[in-house]
Amino acid sequence: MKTLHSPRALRPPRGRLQTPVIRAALFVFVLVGALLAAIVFTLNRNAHRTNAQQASTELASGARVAASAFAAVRSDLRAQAGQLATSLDLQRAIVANDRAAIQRIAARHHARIEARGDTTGELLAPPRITSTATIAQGGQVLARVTLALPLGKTLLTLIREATPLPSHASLVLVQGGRVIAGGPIGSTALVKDGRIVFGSTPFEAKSALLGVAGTSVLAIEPVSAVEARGVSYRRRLLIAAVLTLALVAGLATRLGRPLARMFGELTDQAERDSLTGLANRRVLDERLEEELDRSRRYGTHLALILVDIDNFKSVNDRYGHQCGDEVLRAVAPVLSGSLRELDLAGRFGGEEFALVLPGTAAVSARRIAEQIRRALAKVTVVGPAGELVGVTASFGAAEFPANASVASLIEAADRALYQAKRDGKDRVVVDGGAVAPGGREQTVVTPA
Ligand code: GH3
Ligand code: MG
Ligand code: MG
Repeated sequence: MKTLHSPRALRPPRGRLQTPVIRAALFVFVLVGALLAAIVFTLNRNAHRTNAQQASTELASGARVAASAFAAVRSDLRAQAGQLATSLDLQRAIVANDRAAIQRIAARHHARIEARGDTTGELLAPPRITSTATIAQGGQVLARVTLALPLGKTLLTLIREATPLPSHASLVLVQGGRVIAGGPIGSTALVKDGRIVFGSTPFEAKSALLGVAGTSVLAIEPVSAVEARGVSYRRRLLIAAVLTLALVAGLATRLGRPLARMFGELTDQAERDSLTGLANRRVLDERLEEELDRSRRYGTHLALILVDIDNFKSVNDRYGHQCGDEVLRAVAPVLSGSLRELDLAGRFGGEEFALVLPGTAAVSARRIAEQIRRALAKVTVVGPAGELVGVTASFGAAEFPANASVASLIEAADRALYQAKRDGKDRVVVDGGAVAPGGREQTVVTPA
């Protein structure tokens, strides 16, 4: 016989994979996994955006600094031209119209000197920048001195040194839409959506004008280098996510069992009657509905037995309410212990109990009720003065499909119980047929 200390589960047993422990652990694991994936995805995307923005800002400021470094070089060239124009040597040579001296000076400075209609000296070949200074006397231009600086690698190196750029970035000089230094010379330099492609390599690019017609400087960085900036961050993010998931898996495995047990106990408490440990009225009603549906679907029987303790009020009156409680507690294991795993015994209310027996016809219900009736008659509890207090009970049983709904099943079982009481108590009456104690036919209850 089962006791209150080892109460059976109120719900039918389920498959191993569906046990609450595994489901709870899996649920936590999947939930945290999904959460982590969302966090990693968002952080990764933000890091990617921040990277791209940072690269773009750095390249734009690099291009600006390069342009101002170029302007400094240009003004240096202007100063040099001015110095040459104001040098005594040149001015003397011009005043004296000393052609040989002018030629020497032009050659020494790679300058072009125009004086008195003659041009002396060759400038460096384009692409280049030039700066011209004039020598005037009394408002009349005596000579023009021009210096040139090639727009090439040397100039670019000079600018690059003065320009802070990310380590993988470089500068490209562009004139008339074509590369003149720092890239594939002569190739088209078309910046589109902040990107430029040289060969097959895409670069992030920002440009700044140099103040010389059609000339600009590009600060470029390979897209792969920009993306690689976030690699270590992404790696750390992934490691953190995997470690967290492993930790959660460990915790879920470790805590899953006790937690599931706790939840199981809480659920169990919500489904049990606190005094007797049997199913409470809510569970009884739900199970009745479920089993009736199942019986209807599969065309099987379902029996309901209502049990009411006889003269219970007088037990309370004579031995006290506590003794009455003891009796109720003693009755419970007799009821549940007489049933199969798939049956359900519950407290219907007060000193009434109900038994739900799936797949059981009225004739079998009568036999089971009779067994319980006999077993109950042997139950005793010790009263307040040490006396033995015993009870009997009356049983009313009904079956589906004779009664097609839960309401009519309860009504029929209740009617049979009422009949048992009227017939003298301590007996079983089945809706549609009855048997007296000892197996004698006694009463037939006609369904309403
Ligand atoms: P009958 O044989 O016709 O069923 O008579 P009865 O005295 O058993 O029935 P009645 O309905 O007159 O009284 C039921 C009593 O059960 C009344 C109520 O105080 C008592 N009772 C209901 N629930 C509890 C409980 O939880 N503990 C105790 N001790 N008594 C209870
Ligand atoms: Mg009653
Ligand atoms: Mg009673």
